[in-house]
Amino acid sequence: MNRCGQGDRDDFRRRLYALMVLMKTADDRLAKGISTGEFMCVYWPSRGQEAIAAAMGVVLRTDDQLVTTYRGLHDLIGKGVPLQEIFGEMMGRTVGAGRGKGGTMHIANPASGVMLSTGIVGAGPPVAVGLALAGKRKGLDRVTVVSFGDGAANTGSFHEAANMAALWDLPLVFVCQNNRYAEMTPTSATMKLEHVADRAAGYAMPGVRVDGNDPLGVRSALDDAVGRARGGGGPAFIECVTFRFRGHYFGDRMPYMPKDELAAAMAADPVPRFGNYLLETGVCGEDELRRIDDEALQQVETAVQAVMTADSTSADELERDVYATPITFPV
Ligand SMILES: Cc1ncc(C[n+]2csc(CCOP(=O)(O)OP(=O)(O)O)c2C)c(N)n1
Ligand SMILES: [Mg+2]
Repeated sequence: MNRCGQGDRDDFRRRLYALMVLMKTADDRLAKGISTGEFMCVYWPSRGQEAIAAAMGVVLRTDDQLVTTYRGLHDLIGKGVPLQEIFGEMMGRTVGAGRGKGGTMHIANPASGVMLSTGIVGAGPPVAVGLALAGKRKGLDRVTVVSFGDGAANTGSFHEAANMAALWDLPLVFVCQNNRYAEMTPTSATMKLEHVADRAAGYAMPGVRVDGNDPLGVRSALDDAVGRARGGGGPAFIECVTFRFRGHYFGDRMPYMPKDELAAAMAADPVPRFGNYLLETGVCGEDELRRIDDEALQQVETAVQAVMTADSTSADELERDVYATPITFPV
């Protein structure tokens, strides 16, 4: 590292990019596997939203906690959940994060700080309030981040959670991934406000809106919010404006989305965009970018191999890890 710290700076930029590539490669492999019939699973694709999850990945500590949604592939990878546990859970195998009992919508991995993925829109924020309250009461300096969509920001549970987090000065960061659609409905048809971040003012917490396809911009906003929360300054709200490339669920052909809107978003794909930036600024050469691609492919294939050769979850698993104190039937 040189004296101005450029080595460190370049290193975290490489880490950001490597995470984004790993996320894209994992998504591409799922898309290929599901469409060819090789994989039997459901998937709500995160493709296009890599920059946000990668920034969370470099800013958060392992003991910081994350609550995410069904569209959580990238968030889980960023937070360090092993790929094998993610794919294994999606495909109902014993190597999955929940031994294949939860499926795609319900992936948790407390060792990496992922406490909940939920398929119930708006259910994450209140749970995150509880986690942040617990951390504060125990005197821990961990921060909880809740990642959710623009649609979820319209639910009552989000507003109740925002109110309580602000009232109790909780170490909680709300990360709204505004991909401009909730299922098949554009955000403009469900929200009078143009900027979701403006809602933060209603709860007296800072709210910022950033380009969610720029990992450096998201990272800087997260650094501020997480640092503030860790220091006892209370919650904050970050709106990351992004786009969803593959539809609500895998297989959704998106007839409701104007073709030019999708084409413009895909032309600004955050992954090659950041790769080009690294090349132009001399952080990485072509060889290094290729090496990052190759490593990601290898990691993904190793995980796929492990999952495809693992056992499917059997009926004996039904009660395992479900109750803290196992119940003997009949009760
Ligand atoms: C309480 C509840 N209502 C409705 C649904 C059906 N539903 C699933 S995803 C979704 C849209 C959510 O949009 P957004 O919060 O923007 O997240 P995104 O899918 O875009 O990531 C809806 C309405 C649900 N899962 N839960
Ligand atoms: Mg959305």
